[in-house]
Amino acid sequence: MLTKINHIGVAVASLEEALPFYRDQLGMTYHGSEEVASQKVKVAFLAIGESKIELLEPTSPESPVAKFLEKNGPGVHHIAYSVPDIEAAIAQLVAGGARMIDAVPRPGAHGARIAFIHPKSSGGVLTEICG
Ligand code: CMX
Repeated sequence: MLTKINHIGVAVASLEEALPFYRDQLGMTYHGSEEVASQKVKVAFLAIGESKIELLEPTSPESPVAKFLEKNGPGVHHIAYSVPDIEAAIAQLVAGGARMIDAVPRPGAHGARIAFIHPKSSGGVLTEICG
């Protein structure tokens, strides 16, 4: 069902403060930032080889990332996997008993279509699939 890890999401309080560590100290390639209004976050993508890190800054106190930061502080927030057919992947997950946060795909960063699996049904790891 999965083809590769698409990205790892990291919650930060401020993109501006977090970026220098990843871009300048770790030497990752910065691919720009964008706001994902539907998720109430601003995201920055950084690449290392084929792999990507997505830094997430909340844009509102109601953002799921704001709640995460309040509870846990900054850190790894989710793992996202690429799937060739997101509707088929959701159907397969639901049939297997997974609790989907998104039963239908919604728009994510970079024009991707995404869906989240609830961390309570994925061993405590918030899991995203990207079509
Ligand atoms: N990883 C692991 N567990 C998480 C979590 C995360 N990122 N976020 C929340 N949880 C856990 C909480 O710790 C809590 O556990 P307990 O019940 O044991 O205390 C439980 O999930 C419920 O959390 P909550 O703080 O009460 O928050 P909500 O129920 O309001 O929301 C969730 C939780 C996962 C449904 C919500 O955060 C969500 O819909 N997330 C998916 C969307 C998202 O994160 N978008 C931002 C990314 C944008 C992008 O990549 O484009």
